[in-house]
Amino acid sequence: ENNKNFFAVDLGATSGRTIIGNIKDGKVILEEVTRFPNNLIQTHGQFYWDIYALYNEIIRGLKEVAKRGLEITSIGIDTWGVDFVFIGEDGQILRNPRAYRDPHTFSAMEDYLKNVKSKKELYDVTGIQLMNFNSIFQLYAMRRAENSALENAAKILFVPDALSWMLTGNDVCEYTIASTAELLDPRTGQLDEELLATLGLSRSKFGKMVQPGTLIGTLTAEVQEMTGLGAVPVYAVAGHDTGSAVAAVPAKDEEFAYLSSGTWSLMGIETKECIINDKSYELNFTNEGGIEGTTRFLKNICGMWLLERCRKEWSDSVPSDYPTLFGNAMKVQGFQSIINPDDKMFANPANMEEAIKEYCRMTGQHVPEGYAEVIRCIFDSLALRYRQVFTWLKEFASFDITTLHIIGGGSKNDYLNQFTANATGVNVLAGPQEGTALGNIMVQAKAVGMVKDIWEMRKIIANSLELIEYHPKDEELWDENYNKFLGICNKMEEKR
Ligand code: LRH
Repeated sequence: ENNKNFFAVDLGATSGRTIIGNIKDGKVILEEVTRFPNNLIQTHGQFYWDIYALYNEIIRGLKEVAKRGLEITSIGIDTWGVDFVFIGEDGQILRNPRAYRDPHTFSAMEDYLKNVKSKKELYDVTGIQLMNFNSIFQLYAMRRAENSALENAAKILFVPDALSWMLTGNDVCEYTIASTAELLDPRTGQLDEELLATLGLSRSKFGKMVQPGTLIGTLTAEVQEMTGLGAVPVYAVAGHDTGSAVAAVPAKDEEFAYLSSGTWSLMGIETKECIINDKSYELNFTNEGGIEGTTRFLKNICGMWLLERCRKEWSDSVPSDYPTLFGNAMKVQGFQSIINPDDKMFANPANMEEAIKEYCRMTGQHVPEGYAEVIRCIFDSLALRYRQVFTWLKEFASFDITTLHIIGGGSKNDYLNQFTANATGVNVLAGPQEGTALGNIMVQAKAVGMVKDIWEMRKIIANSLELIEYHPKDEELWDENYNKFLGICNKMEEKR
């Protein structure tokens, strides 16, 4: 009774993993079962994910668990946000899902805002930051293109819900992932019929709205047979990976900010109510759904994406281990080249290193040469952007932010953690790296009655690991370069 194994599926935009979480004596221990890449697929000018490959990876993870003779209490799936799968009348998937990096949404967003709803109207309903790839604009782009999968869709399921449906046969619309669509009204907790109508859709196209912790179903006979497992229950967790990550912030009280650091860096606070006003609109902050009715008031910042893309391009021509890469980046002079990591030039360029160089050329700065200078430019710039967002965040928080918790894979980046403390002037606590998987597991543990609430989850997580603390340093240097950063951002805007 006092010892249970939970199976978490955690899928990011660049890689995925299956993990076993074991909670015992007030501590949680994770064991990675499988890890695999998640690749963008480009064909005929469009970008897709391979939902079948991801499903197969889940099956592989489950088989591995069965092979080890481990009993699992339940399964939960979280993924990156906004993307979705169409299911046809015949109960089969209609085409692989479109990937949010597909540029088709850029013009769709403009078109929608000009011809359908104004920016402000949309924000007033949803409280969601305007980003071209939000599901609403993807669906609009598809409508405009007379996308035959959309036209024939009997159901639309967000990616984590689609995978749970493949495992159980039951379709739901989980609240936290649905909130990323920019179609949900956080005050009602439901998809907004009027917004859906602007896409020619109705509520019935989506599954039943459920909160994290709801039972979706049990493994189908087919999956049981394939994996060798029994009728294991699948629970809705915070299906949005960032929602799972925020649930796992090992905070002691409510006076914290978080930075969930992975392909994206999501910086924000947790609030009881949504914050939808002129200022949050101007600064484009989002109100995503969290667990236990909380709001994730945050902003997307381009995170490790820049580095991940550069590394792909460099492949074998640079050292393969992070310590060497980062160590060498720290040897070059700082702040020689500063970019705005969130400039649209970096959204999905043909060549990331070249895009970074181009930005520096356009703003009359030193053009980084070699991987060490490029990485240094990325780290300096990310920390400066973090400072900008943190400065805004402080204006919204109804409390003094005493700690910035950095969680997720990016939290093992010692240099960037220190830079972040320096830039923001606040104490940073780093860890856990596997925040998303921990949040996923804890919601399952709550669903089966093993933990009481979000604060107990956080206590167990804090108990289970060693957090690393960083104190701000070099204040003047960072002040000076922050001003430089602001100047460069302005210069770029003026050029456009
Ligand atoms: C991070 C994330 C983020 C979304 C983006 C699409 O993985 O879920 O919260 O905005 O992917």
